[in-house]
Amino acid sequence: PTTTVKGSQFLRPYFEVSGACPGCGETPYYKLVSQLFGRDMLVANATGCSMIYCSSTPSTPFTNDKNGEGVAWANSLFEDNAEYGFGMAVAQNVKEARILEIMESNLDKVEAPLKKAFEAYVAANGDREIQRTLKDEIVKGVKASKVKEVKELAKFERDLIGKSVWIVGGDGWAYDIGYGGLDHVLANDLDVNILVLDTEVYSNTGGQSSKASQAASIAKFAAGGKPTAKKDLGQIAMAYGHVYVAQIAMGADKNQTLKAIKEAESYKGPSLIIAYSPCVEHGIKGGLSNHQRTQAKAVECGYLALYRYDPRNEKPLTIDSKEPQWDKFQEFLMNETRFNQLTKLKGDEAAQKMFDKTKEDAQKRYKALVERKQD
Ligand SMILES: Cc1ncc(C[n+]2csc(CCOP(=O)(O)OP(=O)(O)O)c2C)c(N)n1
Repeated sequence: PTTTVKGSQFLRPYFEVSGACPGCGETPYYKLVSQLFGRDMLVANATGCSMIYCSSTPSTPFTNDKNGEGVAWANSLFEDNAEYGFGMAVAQNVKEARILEIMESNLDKVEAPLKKAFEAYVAANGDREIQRTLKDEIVKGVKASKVKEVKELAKFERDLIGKSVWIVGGDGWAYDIGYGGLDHVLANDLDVNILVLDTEVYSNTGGQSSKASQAASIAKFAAGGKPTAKKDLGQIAMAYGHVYVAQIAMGADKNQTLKAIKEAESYKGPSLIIAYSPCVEHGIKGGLSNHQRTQAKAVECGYLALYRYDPRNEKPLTIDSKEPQWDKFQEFLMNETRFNQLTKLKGDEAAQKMFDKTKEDAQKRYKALVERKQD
């Protein structure tokens, strides 16, 4: 069954070979989302690595299937990507409303088979799989119909199957530069899916520190190790109450990743997925071929927790990762040059103080999560 992790990998990826760094932590998430929703995806992609590996003209990792269906993708700017995707969703809603209006107001005028198809379409209530089975019949019926009021539907041929709107970008976009727009989209109730590929630095411009960077990590603009904690974007989004929020790390729990992506997409409101994505800038020992294993270690030691917050549930928050093994925290940090070089820079004692802070920050985040679960 394609609902399982193994089965999902028999689905066609609409995102194939990208030009990203070998072992990039971002691309496996993109590929997976494309396997689940690719032919219906409408993507607003922020500037950053994902934009570059998605659109290094004339090559593209995206592909169409034999019906010519595939991902519809565009990039506007670094600073307005959430708003850009929001606009796509607004436009889609307007078209959908017009389609339904035409169908409903002409039910009693059109030929009997077309009436049946219209009724089934309206009753589908946006279910894309049902819409897909009705599309050809409606297109043919509208062409053949004697009722001129339904002819307008012909121009919506490509909108008869609803779209899955995705707003994608890195942490520099989501936590920093595009944050105002992201917050605006979260504060509203449009059905959009936001995927944050969190590398904890601005990867594409060479590893500048962002608000997603952890304390003690060395990055550009934080050459002596970042002094402050990672911003907890998930908690900010959960505070709204109506936003679906998940934190995922594929290498730590593939089932949870799959579940979260599907739940986020099925939620009829704003969804935010924060996807932990190891990057070449982290300087992982042994290189990025270890990126999936590194994600598992990050979750095991409490560097990040896996969770899903689904407003549809009576108890919205589920913490999916096990109680952290905090004694493994330092070992995790020492496996990456962004942390372990601090000892050389600052000396053992000063570096240790900063590493302790990184751990305390993670413990605070975990405690806040447990408290929210108990609320
Ligand atoms: C307003 C603006 N400022 C700066 C840039 C330069 N810029 C392009 S990509 C990028 C970094 C993107 O980082 P992030 O959002 O974390 O995505 P990643 O590359 O890590 O996937 C920057 C600073 C820009 N394009 N626009």
